[in-house]
Amino acid sequence: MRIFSGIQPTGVLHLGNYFGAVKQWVELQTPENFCIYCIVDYHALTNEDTVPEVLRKNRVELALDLLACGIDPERSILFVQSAVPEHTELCWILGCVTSFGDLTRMTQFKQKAKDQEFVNGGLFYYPVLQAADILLYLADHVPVGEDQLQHLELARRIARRFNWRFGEFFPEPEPILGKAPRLMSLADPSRKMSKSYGPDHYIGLMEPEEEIWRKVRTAVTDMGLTPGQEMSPGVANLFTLLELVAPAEVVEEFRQAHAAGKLLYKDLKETLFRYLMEALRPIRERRRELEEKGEVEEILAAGAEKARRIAREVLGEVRARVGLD
Ligand code: AQP
Repeated sequence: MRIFSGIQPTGVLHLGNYFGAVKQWVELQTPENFCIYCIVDYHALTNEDTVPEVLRKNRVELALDLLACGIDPERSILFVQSAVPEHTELCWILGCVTSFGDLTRMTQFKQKAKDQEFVNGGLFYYPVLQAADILLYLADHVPVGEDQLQHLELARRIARRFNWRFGEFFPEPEPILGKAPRLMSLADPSRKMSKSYGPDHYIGLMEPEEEIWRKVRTAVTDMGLTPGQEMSPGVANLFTLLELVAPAEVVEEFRQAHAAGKLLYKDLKETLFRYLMEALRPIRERRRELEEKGEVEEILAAGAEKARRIAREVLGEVRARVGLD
């Protein structure tokens, strides 16, 4: 498989990002796959409160997080999107084969636009740039969380329309969903875990341990426990998390206790916290080591050079096909 995926440098890496996408990125780094992972800073500019110094810092912080999670520059290309300006040129060309109607139907755009006073054009064009990111590397598979499925469907439509007008060229990229394609907020389990809703709605991988415990301890559950009671969304979300970090027999024990109406949520939360910290500990330690080494800028520069070589070649072919060269 030829894999591409991206993530915005908009702050900390949270459990939704990790279990929804980044864990798959790491696992997909096998000799059979060609993996390209991108820190999408052009996308981050669509965020109205992006501050220049913070954006610069966030790119490096995110790169450190990704390396700590297990992205291996020997096996993958890791780079920052704006170091390869071909992304924006392809974005423009693809915009000219994108349906305006399709763009108006993007739910992420509608949701984000609804909450903002000033809606920038970049937010509307966000999915076209995302399609360009993927197609610039002729990627056929994209590991993402569920919230990105609609954008990926659009990327396929864009590829199809380009191929129909200018001859078969782009693959139609397929999503790869992980075990937790939609992790929910612990504070409000009706919403996805996300930074946009504020710090109580996500758990950062590198957050202080006390803060993670506070968020787990105060997670929304439900009032009562009667045998056979259906799981409320908050409890189901805690079980999803437990399944991701604890051995199967531990999860099974808690499931049985829940079914029998005997589960104490305090026990569930304490156990979840313990296994979660166990899972995060090696990542947190590696993060500290990487910070001390200080090689991240070099890794990103080398990644950008490799990415750009591919990007130039693909864009050259696109320019020729559409009549620009
Ligand atoms: N809650 C989630 N469950 C599963 N997957 C998720 N992803 C994000 N949230 C969840 C996946 O993470 C990857 C990177 O997404 P992004 O670039 O949108 O990252 P972000 O800006 O850090 O995400 P946030 O915090 O959720 O921000 P907003 O509120 O802007 O959407 C993607 O593959 C995504 O599916």
